[in-house]
Amino acid sequence: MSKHFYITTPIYYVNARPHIGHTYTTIACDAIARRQRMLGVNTYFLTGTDEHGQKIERAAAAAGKTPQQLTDEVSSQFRALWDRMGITYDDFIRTTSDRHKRGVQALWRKIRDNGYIYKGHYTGQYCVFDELYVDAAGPGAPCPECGRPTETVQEENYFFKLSAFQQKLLDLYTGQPDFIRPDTRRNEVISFVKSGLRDLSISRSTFSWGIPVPDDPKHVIYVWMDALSNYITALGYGSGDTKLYDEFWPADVHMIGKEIVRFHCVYWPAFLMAAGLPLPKGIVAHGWLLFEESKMSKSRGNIVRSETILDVLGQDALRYFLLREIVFGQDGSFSFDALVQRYNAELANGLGNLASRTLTMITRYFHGEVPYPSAAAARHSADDAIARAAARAITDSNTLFDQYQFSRALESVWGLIAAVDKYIVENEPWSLGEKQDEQSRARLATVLYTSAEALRIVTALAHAAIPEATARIWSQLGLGDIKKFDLATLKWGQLQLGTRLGKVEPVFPRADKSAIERMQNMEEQGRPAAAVPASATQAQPKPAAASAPVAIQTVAAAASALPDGKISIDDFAKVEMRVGQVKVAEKVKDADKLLRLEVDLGTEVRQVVAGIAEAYAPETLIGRKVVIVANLAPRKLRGLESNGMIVAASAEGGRPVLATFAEDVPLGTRLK
Ligand code: ME8
Repeated sequence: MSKHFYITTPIYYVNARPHIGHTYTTIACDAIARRQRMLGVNTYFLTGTDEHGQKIERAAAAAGKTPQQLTDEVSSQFRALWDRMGITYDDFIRTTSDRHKRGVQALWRKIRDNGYIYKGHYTGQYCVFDELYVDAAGPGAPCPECGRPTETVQEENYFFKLSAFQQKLLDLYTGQPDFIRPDTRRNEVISFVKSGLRDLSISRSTFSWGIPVPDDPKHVIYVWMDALSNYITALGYGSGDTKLYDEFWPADVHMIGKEIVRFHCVYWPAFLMAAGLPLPKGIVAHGWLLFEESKMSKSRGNIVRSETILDVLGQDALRYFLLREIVFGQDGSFSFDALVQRYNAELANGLGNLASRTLTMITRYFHGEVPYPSAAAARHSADDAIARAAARAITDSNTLFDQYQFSRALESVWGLIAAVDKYIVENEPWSLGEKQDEQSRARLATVLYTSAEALRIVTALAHAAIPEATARIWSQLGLGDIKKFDLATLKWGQLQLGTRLGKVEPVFPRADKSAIERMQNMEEQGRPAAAVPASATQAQPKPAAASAPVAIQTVAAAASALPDGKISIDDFAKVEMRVGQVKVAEKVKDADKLLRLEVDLGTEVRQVVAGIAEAYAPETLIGRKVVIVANLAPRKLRGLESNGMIVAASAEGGRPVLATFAEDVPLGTRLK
């Protein structure tokens, strides 16, 4: 094998257990790595955990553990999850391992010896949550990435001459346009770098959970310099054994989420340039997985665990959903409803059904042997149309996959499934199977051969995305081990006549309605307390001002505090306000101020008791659209249960005025 391919995930922080956001990146990389291997490319796939820094030190203290205990525990949770999911990583790097520490120190020395590290003394702001220096901001100013208050730090430390690389970086982005993908991220990075780069603090001395600076162990190396280096330390950089490094560096792809673009596209190439090392070929940033409209993250406590989905629907369901649902590069929402919907429609009814009916009919009508397509007499143009559709699916899905457009790549494969389904329905092999005449037998053979060959092609193309089910279908097709198949050779007509099918079994049993409820219950029961209090605002990552050299001494409050009187978006999101319509309104007996309302919320009618009788005659309210706080705990007023609250402006001493809408809004719509 002559071609090489090296792909990496971010190394995940160990301050909380994995969720499906991490799984998303890991699955995307796994799918790419599997595809490269299927194409015969010598592939190396790295993942791991990021275990140093102040954030981890604090998370450990909060959990009453030593940092090492916490990192051992959580790192093994990540690894166990990837193992359970059959993720085909070649190496799992931990930043607390000796090999990594040695490599990071070697990189530091190299950069220092090249003259890009100096000692300084500064004061500035730092966001512990993002482990990010925040320039030109006053004490307590919010972090531009996450909105949490920054902490003032003040100390002597080492600086990296980032300012020396501004032009070199800009040249890199223009000379190599696909260094950062997609373009939106590239443009953000370019404008950030153009706005000016200040030197970067790369050591801390007020805590010790990190890798000691060579020859000055009072300092530990800045956690992002430590973390980014994993991409080369895992290959043996700094160890004396550089076989893997020589073979695989530079990386083909660092796959990351969009919030860590700056670290990868500015700091990392600058460190490598300073060390005189080759740069990665590309950085690909995907969007966020949202849950209930906000970024799924451990700090918000709105995570969904992969294990829940694996337990109920299996790994292919999760992989397929994440790769198919989210337009790569953009944010996408996760919901159990959408997961089950896609599972049933596209896996159970789509691929699963195509496999089981094609293979079952071959078993029934041809004793389990792939039949001979008939001679010209029994050939129809529809057969050739399927062959052409398959050729198109091969080209399209290969191209789209190579552009990381997983969703569209899968869409093109599922387009072929839909075409074959239609073909089967129109050609009615089950009716042909009932007839014994030669013409019908010949036609049946063609229809089933065509269907089975299309199924083989679909299976090969989908394997990188859904490896488990496709491996089973492949062997049911009598083709043995799919891992041995060379994807580069895939074309129509390779299915050997007379191939003996394996045992035919369903691959995707339909999920019934209880699946959603079961998963929701599992999540409710297993929902962890947030590792860091849920205090982040929903600030989108945007280029922050260039990092200033700062010295470090923590003087501000905990990273999670919010400025006085403010609530987070998460707190606001707890209030569920919906549009309702008043169906019934009447006075409450012996209560001058109260009305009893029945309000239609689209999915249910609620009884609400409201103190608005002095402002509104009941009959004027019938049919009126109002805003209801729908998740208020029920309470009793004058013996009547009130399930929710009607929203009104209540001026001091004045009459309440109901909130309403100038335009028409469907019942049940949520206000946010
Ligand atoms: O940033 N949607 O680690 P981390 C999509 N240690 N992807 C998500 C996601 C979501 N809601 N949540 C997490 C770090 N991810 C550093 C990286 S690399 C040298 C150091 C994925 O545990 C996504 O890939 O916060 C994101 O970039 C990564 O997990 C962040 O993981």
